[in-house]
Amino acid sequence: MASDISSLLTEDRPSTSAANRARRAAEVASFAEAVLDGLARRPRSIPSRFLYDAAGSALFEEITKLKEYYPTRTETKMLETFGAEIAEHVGHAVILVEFGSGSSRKTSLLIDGLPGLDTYIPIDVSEDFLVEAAKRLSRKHPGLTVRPLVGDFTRTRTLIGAPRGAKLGFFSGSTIGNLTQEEAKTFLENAARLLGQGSTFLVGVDLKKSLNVLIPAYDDEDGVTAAFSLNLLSRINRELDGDFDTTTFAHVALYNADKGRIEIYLKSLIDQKVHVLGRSFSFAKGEHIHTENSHKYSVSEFQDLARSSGWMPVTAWTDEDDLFSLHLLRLA
Ligand code: SAH
Ligand code: AVI
Repeated sequence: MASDISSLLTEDRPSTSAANRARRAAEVASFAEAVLDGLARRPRSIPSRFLYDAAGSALFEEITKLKEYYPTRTETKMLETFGAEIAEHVGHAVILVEFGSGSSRKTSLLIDGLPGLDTYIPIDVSEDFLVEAAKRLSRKHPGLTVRPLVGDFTRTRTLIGAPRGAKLGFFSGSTIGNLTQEEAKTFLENAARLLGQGSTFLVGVDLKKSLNVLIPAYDDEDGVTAAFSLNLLSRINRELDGDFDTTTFAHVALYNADKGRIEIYLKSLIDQKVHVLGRSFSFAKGEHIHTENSHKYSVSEFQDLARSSGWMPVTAWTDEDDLFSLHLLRLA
């Protein structure tokens, strides 16, 4: 088949310039609603998907290269080491659907081992980054049809333009950990409906581990993770006429042992008043905004979650240092 990257698709319609404008306006409106609601409530919080505008995606790419941030290099090595075994289980797949595809760099390793693949559907909320990654991937795999889908993967209910055939889902990087356990269960149930009978799902999940390893991964020496978090405030300034002074907020990462997760906050360093879209918000010194969770699981905890969401665990691989796990799930 000839190389093919379709124009960007939304869930319910192909892209036209009017549809693109409408989609971008809807995204700004949903960001505005989340920020105004999130800053008004206590505790203050903004959903983590808004960390990923073009600048946020570029900063996440920098995070993946940090010495402290073990997940990306560990999962990459696992895909290389276990690729042949994974392919034995999922070799019948015709369509690969990736949730939160980001740079799609790890995906290439998976695609290399699956010659029967016909179509790749990367889903991501970060539009410009998604389009560039899809173009790069299409050039690398000229036989593959690439159909990027922009949107929130927790709300994706149809895969327009997908051909018939067995589907393999891929959710890498432990992005599932950015959902609460309740959200993760709902996500897995929806993914089961989206992918359908006979499908398989490969999910990368970060493991529980020593805080000496975990905390620096979310609070690195060079401050790249801090810049990634603070970009949320810069994004508010850019898109929502905000006046946050990012030098008066600090990135804080801590481990909540009861909930088995890293929690990330932006803490105000002074008493101050901030404006967003004409509304005013007061921060006392030390008051914070909760911007992200990153849940860590044991292998059996994640398998229990998968079972409770209708997926059957087939195999779980871990690396030699027990840092990260790859789960293969199947729908009966
Ligand atoms: N899978 C890649 C990227 C992980 S970063 C990797 O392992 O390196 C998380 C990615 O998920 C980002 O590209 C971000 O834009 C995307 N993302 C986060 N929340 C999302 C949501 N609710 N819907 C769609 N994409 C989302
Ligand atoms: C994308 N996600 C899995 C990352 C994580 O590890 O939770 C996001 C991240 N936030 C700060 N560092 C990395």
